[in-house]
Amino acid sequence: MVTDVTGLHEEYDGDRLPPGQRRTERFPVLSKSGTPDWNPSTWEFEAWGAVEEPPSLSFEEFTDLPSETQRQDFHCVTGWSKFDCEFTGVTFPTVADLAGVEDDATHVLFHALDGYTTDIPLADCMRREVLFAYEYDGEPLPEDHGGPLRVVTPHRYAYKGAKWVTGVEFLTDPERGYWEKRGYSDSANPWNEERYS
Ligand SMILES: Nc1nc2c(c(=O)[nH]1)N[C@H]1C(S)=C(S)[C@@H](COP(=O)(O)O)O[C@H]1N2
Ligand SMILES: [Mo]
Repeated sequence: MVTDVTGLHEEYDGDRLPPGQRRTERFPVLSKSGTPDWNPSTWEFEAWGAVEEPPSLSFEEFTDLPSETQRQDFHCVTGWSKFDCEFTGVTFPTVADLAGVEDDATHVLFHALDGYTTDIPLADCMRREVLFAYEYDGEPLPEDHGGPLRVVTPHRYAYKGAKWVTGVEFLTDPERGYWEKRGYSDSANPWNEERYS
């Protein structure tokens, strides 16, 4: 079963194609420094910081968590949008439940194998559409698109979705990630064209 979440623009009183975006049928690759290697026997997914039960999961254990498939749109801050991407993975709230998020957590910093980081307020993560995805269109997520595991954030520009994600840090104060430190918006709402800070 595929859950269609391509209507979430209505929540932002915007059109399906956010302002200043153009549609592409391609799925371009954007990476700050190429595709990192990963080793299936040592790969671990971890959550830490303001949590009660910091989990540490192998890739197999991660893919044993309850999962869902969603049809989502993907908006890159450089101006392209790709409609109808099918991602399969674990929702952010499922991971948050597993870790037991403490009451004072307010922000999340995602960590990735290439050293990339990105921050999102906790409230903006606690939605079903924020998915830790390991399949794309029914196939294992291609490595250049973040395989084995990436985050997707269809309600935010795509730099909020860390490819090659291995860690989620729950913070009690905001901290800026890789692109946020370099001038991109903290909030990144495509329907308000929040591109730069
Ligand atoms: N780990 C990591 N995640 C990342 C990036 C990166 O360089 N490293 N680039 C971001 C940017 S700027 C975008 S637009 C999307 C691109 O995803 P794609 O290559 O699958 O299109 O990934 C985001 N996540
Ligand atoms: Mo981007």
